[in-house]
Amino acid sequence: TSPTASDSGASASASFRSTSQYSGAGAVTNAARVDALARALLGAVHQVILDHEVTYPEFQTAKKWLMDVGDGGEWPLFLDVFVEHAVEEVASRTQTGTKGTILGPYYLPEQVQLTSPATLPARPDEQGTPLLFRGQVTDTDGTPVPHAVLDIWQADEKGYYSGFAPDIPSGNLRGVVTTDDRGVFEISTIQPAPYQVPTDGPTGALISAAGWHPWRPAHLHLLVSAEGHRTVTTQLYFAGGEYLDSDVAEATKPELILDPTDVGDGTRQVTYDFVLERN
Ligand code: MBD
Ligand code: FE
Repeated sequence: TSPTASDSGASASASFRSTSQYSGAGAVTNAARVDALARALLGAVHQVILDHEVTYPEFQTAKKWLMDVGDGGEWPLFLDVFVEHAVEEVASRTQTGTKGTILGPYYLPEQVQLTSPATLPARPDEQGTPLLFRGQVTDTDGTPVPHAVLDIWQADEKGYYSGFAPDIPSGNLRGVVTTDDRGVFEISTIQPAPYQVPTDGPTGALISAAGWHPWRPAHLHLLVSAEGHRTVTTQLYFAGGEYLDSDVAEATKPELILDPTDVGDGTRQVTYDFVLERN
């Protein structure tokens, strides 16, 4: 069964409601800040209407579409695809070390805890090219960070995420991997496929009405953390993969591209080192 927009959209909404505690939702309490942001946002909307001479039918169409996004539970999907990259750009202005990128709507906390060398949970018949992903976590001086933690999640070979698609066991291709006492890790998984925004929901309807494409390049998601260090939220992509230069979520960066090599037995292997800022 293919996941529909209502599977993935509605479950991303439910997931956000239960995990937003992890990401600081509810932190905006300053009236002057709310005033400044709300005024600027509404002003930008008014300006688009005036510049493009938006008509009543267009306004009512937009109103219906906005209602559909909420009813379909697609706000987390829509906002993470089309807006989060700008918020991340602001956050990254003050971060050194490994480049960050967007979190996206499909993170789930509290996954299985593993110790390197680790194999991500997978179905007995999991499809996809085996991928051996290794590296080391250091700080910005090059000092190894012992027992750093890689919280990793990814799509399967069809581009679907466990927890947001039917018929995938919960926790599949997700894990929280602790590195060794020198920050070294080795993780066995499979190569993910590109991700397609569901085409049967309001986000997909906008994409198709505008003549855009609904794809993200294949990627691994990571939260890399260690005590005393600033957590890096990032994604790693694959050299030569489709949509690297046209990610619908505008979340690729040249520093975040893996180039795995074939080791002969059908397994691909790659090394990527992470650099954390001390806090
Ligand atoms: C994804 O898999 C993703 O990573 C983002 C950012 C948005 C939608 C789906
Ligand atoms: Fe993703």
